[in-house]
Amino acid sequence: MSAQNQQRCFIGLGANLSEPVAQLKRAIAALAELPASSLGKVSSLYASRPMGPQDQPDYVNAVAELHTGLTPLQLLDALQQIEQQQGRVRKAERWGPRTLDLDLLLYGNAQLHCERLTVPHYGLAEREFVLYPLQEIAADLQLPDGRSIAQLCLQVPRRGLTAIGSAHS
Ligand code: ROI
Repeated sequence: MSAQNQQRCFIGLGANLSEPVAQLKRAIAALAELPASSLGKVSSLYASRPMGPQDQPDYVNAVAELHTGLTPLQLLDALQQIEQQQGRVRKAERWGPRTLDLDLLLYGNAQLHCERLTVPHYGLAEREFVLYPLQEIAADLQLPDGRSIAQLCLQVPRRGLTAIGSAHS
């Protein structure tokens, strides 16, 4: 795949079960191996308080940049495959704890809505554990609707979000 067909994408990573830091590092290694793709910048790992039900452990979150020639649905399939390889079981409980969650946040400037996929990710603009890691690796980013990441971060409190280390060490 030639470079001009590649899209700049951002993937949100989250885990709060079964050694979350190791889960995220393993997932980042798997992203680096995806076909027709190259891994770009990866944010720090962040500890974050659970959004949704509070009777679950804190999360570890990060965001990774990926340049890819995969289509959005091919990329979604690949992300779900990584989740499954790392023991993700989809439970009936909404917003419950998880070993690994990989969300396609942005796919170039695309705005997509189909049964399996909404891009930009529906929670992006409200989630501090997505916005601040995104700002760390793409400070000048604008969403397809023109809002800047800097502006969104000003509107969303950190809720205790804390960088806890590098994804590479
Ligand atoms: N809360 C935090 N802090 N981080 C997540 O990645 C996360 N993922 C989820 C829900 C349950 C909404 N809460 C989260 O899916």
